[in-house]
Amino acid sequence: MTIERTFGIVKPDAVAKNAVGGVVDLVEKTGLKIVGLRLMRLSEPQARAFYAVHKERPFYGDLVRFMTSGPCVVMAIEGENAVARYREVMGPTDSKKAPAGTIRGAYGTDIEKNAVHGSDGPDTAKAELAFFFAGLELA
Ligand code: 3AN
Repeated sequence: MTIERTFGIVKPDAVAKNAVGGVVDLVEKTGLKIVGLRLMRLSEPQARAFYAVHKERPFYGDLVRFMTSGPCVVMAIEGENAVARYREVMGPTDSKKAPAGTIRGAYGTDIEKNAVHGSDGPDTAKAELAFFFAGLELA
């Protein structure tokens, strides 16, 4: 059994619609544990750096604007196969294609306002957790 950690963000659209509790509830119902949780507003440099892999994509500017438009909740999530299991409960990137029962199905609007972020692999998870939880003790 491999216990893994992953990183998630409740994005500004979901925080604005009071869905923080709903997102946490869906994560916890999968059996995963929240081991770090912090409300914050991303600065523009933080958002740019966080999404640097997308900097050549046409939606990069809009994505940075959206991610800095209001507070986010950043989460450290732990459990067996946490990366894959959290991605499963998030649903597909495009909320319009997300099944009921997934976070994006419940709280997302479209491909940009898609309620949550989740690391796409164990190495990304480590880097993203370090980016947002450096120096903070996780449970
Ligand atoms: P995911 O968050 O599902 O891993 P990525 O990593 O492909 O998806 O994309 C990162 C973020 O960029 C998405 N969460 C979404 O907000 C945004 N994004 C991706 N593709 C598009 C697109 N075609 N138009 C607008 N925003 C997009």
